[in-house]
Amino acid sequence: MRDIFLRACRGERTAPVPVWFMRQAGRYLPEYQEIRGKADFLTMCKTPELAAQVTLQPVDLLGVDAAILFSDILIPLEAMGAGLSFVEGKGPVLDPPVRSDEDFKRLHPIEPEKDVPFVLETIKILRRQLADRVPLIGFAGAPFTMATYLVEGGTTKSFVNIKKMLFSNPALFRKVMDLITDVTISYLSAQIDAGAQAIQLFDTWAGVLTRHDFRDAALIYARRIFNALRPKGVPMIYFVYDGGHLLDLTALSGADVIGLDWRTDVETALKSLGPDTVVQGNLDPCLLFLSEDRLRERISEIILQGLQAKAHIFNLGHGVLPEIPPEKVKLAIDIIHELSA
Ligand code: 1CP
Repeated sequence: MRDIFLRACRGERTAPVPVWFMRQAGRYLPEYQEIRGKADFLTMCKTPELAAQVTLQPVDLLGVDAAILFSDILIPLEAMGAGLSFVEGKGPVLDPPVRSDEDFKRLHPIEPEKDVPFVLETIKILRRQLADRVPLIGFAGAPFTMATYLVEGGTTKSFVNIKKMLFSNPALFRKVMDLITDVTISYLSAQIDAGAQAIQLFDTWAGVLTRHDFRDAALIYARRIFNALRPKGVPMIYFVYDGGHLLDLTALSGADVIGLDWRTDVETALKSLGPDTVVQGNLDPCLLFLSEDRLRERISEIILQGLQAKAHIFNLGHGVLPEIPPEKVKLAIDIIHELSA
C-alpha cells in the first residue's frame, strides 16, 4: 500500500509529502455530477455502491494519497432522531431545531450497525475496492459543530441560538453535548471496526468561540472522543476551521495531527503548536485559481514551512470549491508530489 499518509500521521517525515484534499469528491468533478444527476445527495450517502464509487473518483482521477469516505457529518444527527434534509441552494436543514428540554427528548443514542449500516457497508466495500492502494479516512463532525447544526436548524452566520443555549441554559447545552459526544464515539468506533484506517474530526464552527468558551464548550468534548478512541490505534486528526486563535489549545486535544485552515501559515501555526506537532494543510482553496507558475510558488512555500513540523500532510485549508477546474486540482497534486519528492 502507498502508506505515506499513515506514516506522516505517525510523525514520520516522508518524501514526497502525502496529499489529500477535503471535499476531494464533489461537485467540481464531472464524474461526480454525473452520478449526482441521477440521485440526490442523501440517497448517494445511503447507497453504499454509489458512496464507494464517488469516494474512489479522486483516487483514480487525481492520484491522492488517501481516500476519504463519502458521507456527511450530519448523517448521525438524523440517526439520533433529528429531521435532516438538503435543500437545493440552501444547504442542510434540521427541522425542527433543538432548543428546549422538550425538543431534546426526541433525540436518542445510536447503534451504528442498526442506524447507519450504509456507512459501515460503504467502508467495507471501499477497503475491498481500494485493495490496499491508499488508506481510507473515516470522519465525524465534532460535538460543538454538530450541536450548532441541531440548535440553529441549519447553517448560520450569527450563531445566536447555539450561543444563547450555551450561556442561558448551560444544563441543556451540556446534555446535548454529552449525547452527541457519546454518539460520535460509538459512530467513529464502528467506522474503525469496519475498516477506516484514520479518522478526522471536523470542528467547522468552533472558531466562533473565544478561547475561554472553546475550552469549556468544544475542546473538552473533542478530547473525550480522542481519549476514548485512542486504544483503537488509528491516527486521529482534529481540524478546527478558522481556529488560528485556538491553536495552542487544539494541541491539547489528544489528536495525532492538527489540521490547519488557510488563514494561519504553517510557520506561524507551529509557534503556537510547538515543532513536535504533525500538521495537515493548508493551501487556500481559492489559490487553485492561480496560474501554474504562481501556484507552484505558493505550494513550495507551504512545503518548505512544513519541514519545520514533525511531519506534514498536504491539504487545502478547507474543501475544494465547485468552481475549481478539476485539471487544476490534479495539477496541484502533481506539483506537491514533485516538489517534495
Ligand atoms: O449537493 C451536493 O452534491 C452535496 C454537497 C456536499 C458534499 C459533496 C455536502 C452537503 N456534503 C458533501 C460531502 C462531505 N461533507 C464530505 C465528503 C468527503 C470529502 O470528500 O471530503 C465531508 C467530509 C463533509 C463534511 C462536512 N459537511 C462538513 C465539515 C467540513 C467542512 O466543510 O467544514 C460540514 C460543515 C458539512 C455540512 C454540509 N454538508 C453539505 C454542505 C454543503 C455542508 C456545508 C453547509 C454549511 O455551510 O453549513
